[in-house]
Amino acid sequence: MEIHVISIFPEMFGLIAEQGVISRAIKQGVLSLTIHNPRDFADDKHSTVDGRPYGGGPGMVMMLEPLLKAITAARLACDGEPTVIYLSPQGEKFNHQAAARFAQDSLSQESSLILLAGRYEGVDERVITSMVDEEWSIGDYVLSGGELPSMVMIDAIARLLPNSLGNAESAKQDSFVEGLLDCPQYSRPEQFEGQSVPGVLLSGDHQAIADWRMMQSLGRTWLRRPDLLKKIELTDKQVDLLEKFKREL
Ligand code: 9WO
Repeated sequence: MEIHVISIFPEMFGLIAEQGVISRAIKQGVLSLTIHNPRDFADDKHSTVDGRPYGGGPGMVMMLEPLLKAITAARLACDGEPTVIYLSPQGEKFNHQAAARFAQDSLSQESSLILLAGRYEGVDERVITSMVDEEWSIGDYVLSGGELPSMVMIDAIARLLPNSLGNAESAKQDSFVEGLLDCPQYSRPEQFEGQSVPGVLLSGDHQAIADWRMMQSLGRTWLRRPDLLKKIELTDKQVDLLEKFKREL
């Protein structure tokens, strides 16, 4: 998968490109990450990329020309036809399912993404109408730029690409894969401040452990995110496990 980012703060991406799953995916060749700086495409001696908003008001807007040139450069660098994405609070809400779809699409076809990370008070609207295919939001808050949301998307997608995980199994067991929250996890020591590890996890009974974990996932989702439970169809077994959780509460 090929990801290009348009950002006037390219150094911000050094951190993720050199650590963890993203760095591993890049080294394994399943992911490439290229940053294009609109400042390199500005045509005045100050490399201006921002302009005062028409109509007045506080702050600045990212100028049309350097952005269009940077996006065009990214497009030309792409193998296939890229999808251009603008990160903004006005976009569609990004979630695990969306990440899985981007990862999946990149396997079935040579697909590339161009992520546009805005700054200031936003980008000239004509950049969005003429160059952007999709607008995505990672949540209902305003940040100082689209770089962190870009990295959130890249991280969520990269860990779903084949071979990019330290443990290939863990992506399948992720929270959200089945539309449920994660179950509680424990490691050493067995006792901590009077709290002990649930006995079933020490039993060696794999079926009992799987059932307990499923019951905890269902119970937590029911308690904390009932909206998620409404979106999925539970098996008869899952209905029984959730009933058991409620009885034991
Ligand atoms: C800043 C601002 C200041 C005064 C009045 C209005 C204002 N709007 C904004 C603003 O929305 N700035 C954005 C900052 C411009 C585009 C990039 N920025 C951004 C992206 N902030 N938050 C996101 C974002 C992206 C995806 N998901 C969640 C948040």
